[in-house]
Amino acid sequence: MSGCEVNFDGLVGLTHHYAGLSFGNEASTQHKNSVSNPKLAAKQGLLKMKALADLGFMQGVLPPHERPHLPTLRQLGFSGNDAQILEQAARTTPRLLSSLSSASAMWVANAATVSPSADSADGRVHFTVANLNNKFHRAIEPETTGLALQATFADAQYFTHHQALPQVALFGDEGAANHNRLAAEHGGPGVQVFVYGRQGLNDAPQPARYPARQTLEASQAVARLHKLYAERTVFVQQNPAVIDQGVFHNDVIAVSNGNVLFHHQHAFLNSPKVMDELRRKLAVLGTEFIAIEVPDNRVSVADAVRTYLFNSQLLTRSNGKMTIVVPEEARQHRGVWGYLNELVESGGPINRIKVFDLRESMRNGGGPACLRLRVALTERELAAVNPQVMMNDSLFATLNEWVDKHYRDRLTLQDLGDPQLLLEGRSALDELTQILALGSIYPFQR
Ligand code: SUG
Repeated sequence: MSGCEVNFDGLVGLTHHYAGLSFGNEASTQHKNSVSNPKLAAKQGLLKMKALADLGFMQGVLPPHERPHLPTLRQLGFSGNDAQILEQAARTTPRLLSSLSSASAMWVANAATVSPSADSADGRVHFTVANLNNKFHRAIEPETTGLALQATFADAQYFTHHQALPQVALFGDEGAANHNRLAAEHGGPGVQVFVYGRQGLNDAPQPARYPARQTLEASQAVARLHKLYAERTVFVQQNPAVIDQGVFHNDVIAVSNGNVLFHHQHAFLNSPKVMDELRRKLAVLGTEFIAIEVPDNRVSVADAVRTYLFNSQLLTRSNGKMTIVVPEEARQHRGVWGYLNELVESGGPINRIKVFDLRESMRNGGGPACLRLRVALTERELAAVNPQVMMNDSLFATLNEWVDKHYRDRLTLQDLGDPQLLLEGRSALDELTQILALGSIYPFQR
């Protein structure tokens, strides 16, 4: 069975703002305190989902989270009713309130690591929710993410859900953003590639300036939980030098699809050895490995970080050829756009470019690939997915109306203490759980 891939995109939340929370993510730092437009951000994301669905790619939606996160404010000692808590937090520690208001759950490439059934010894699709331990504003995501994934992939006959790894630095886990899969077909056996930035238990090179978020120990734990075959699993260290240049996740410097790995020359430590291992392990499956390596003299690491060339989506069309989905920033850059045009004219597997304006998300370091979680499924597994979350004309219209009704078009740090914003969020999310048939996944609903 050839199977299919569904891309699940995160819907941008009502409190999307620029807080400069992610040290090591240069876009986040640069745009700290800019005025955001949550309505536009949500609509830019919806347009991408709809356009890709219209092109024949299967597309689903994952919901935003409840923010500000009142349970954490209470855990941290704020007391009284919700409005009093917000007032105290806004007055005494606005930066903390901002962390607990981040709409960062939109970047669902960090929601979980997903392994398709063809790779798991028990024949099930496995999900491990990412603990996102390196950043406080993201470490509060796992609970709701887990509930959203369970509401989307509910059938225990096909889907196994694992809770996030222990919430400590040793097991820092960033989910699918540090994971790739190479396979001849989405539904067939493949090789899973875990990319880590540091080791917690052994000496290994480390970045000097910025943090490495993903550990080898976390990647190994996920591979064990997912019952992967050792001969079809590869652990690769990300080049610490590129982390220090702003490559905070591997999906900022490499992306795979099918048997293709599109990556920058400096993406990995010991790259020739890595390519060799991938080629050998795929050969055992009878699959040819295609490495498309972009040399530094064509696109520098700095330009890759600036334009998100590699934070692209590679999508296989029905004729077997691939479309590369890039952000507008890649078109605006002469060198990168020139490279892309040469790439699609080269006679290789990637022969079409699709550009999206994702500026609102990009300014926080989230490109096309950050916004999506890939799930490879067989026909039967696909039939077991919650059908209400699949993008089509009617869901697109409903979600656009929903955004128009509930979202603000301007948000700053000062707005986060407004109790009205909390209420707007709750009534929007309550309605959303009905639109997407998710049940009660939010703290305020329980
Ligand atoms: O974790 N930005 C996110 C961007 C995540 C991108 N995801 C992938 N590469 N897969 C992060 O750094 C910035 C929030 C702020 O500063 O307001 C933020 O969280």
